[in-house]
Amino acid sequence: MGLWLSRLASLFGGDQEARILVLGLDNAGKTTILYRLQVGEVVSTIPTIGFNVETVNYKNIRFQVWDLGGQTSIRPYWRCYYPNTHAVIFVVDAADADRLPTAASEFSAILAEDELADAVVLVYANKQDLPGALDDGAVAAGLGLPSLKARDWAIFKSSAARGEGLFEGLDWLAGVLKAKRK
Ligand code: G3D
Ligand code: MG
Repeated sequence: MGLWLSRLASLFGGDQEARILVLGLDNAGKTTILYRLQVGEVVSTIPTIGFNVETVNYKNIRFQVWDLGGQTSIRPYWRCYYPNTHAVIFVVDAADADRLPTAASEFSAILAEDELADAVVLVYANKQDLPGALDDGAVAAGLGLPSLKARDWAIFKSSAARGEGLFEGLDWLAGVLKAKRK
């Protein structure tokens, strides 16, 4: 599991609940990543119409996952999940260049949410095992990451299918969250 989870947990002592949102288009690999992290039991719920949320808790850290894109009518409900969000993990299918612009517009919409203004952003350029997958630089450019202002962000290449690259990203995340607390 690496050091990341114990490092993360040690950051959020006491009563403070910390939320980490794992977001991206459908098929990006979010659910696969959630299981790969082996944090605990993943519980799937449908709190409102047509909107499935997967949750896994570890101590007082709550990971929540849902698919972006699709119906705009359900978006207002997403706001219930924004308070106390310390990080957004944005997952991109790097082998699906055709949908990168759609992922980019969803990404910028999420970053525009006031309640997520302080959230650290970790991006996975996922599915690196597939031929023709865009590398981290190309995915970063497609998402407009280099022009992000006043935001801690990083991008990591990953293959959730092979379990590669995930913990490197989370170790970075734990380090940044720790530095922010000082
Ligand atoms: P989502 O939760 O973002 O919608 P999933 O995505 O985790 O359900 O993954 C969608 C499909 O992509 C799944 O395939 C999953 O196995 C696959 N996938 C996830 N990550 C990777 C990866 O790194 N490499 C490859 N090659 N495939 C990946 P199925 O066929 O089960 O629908
Ligand atoms: Mg899923």
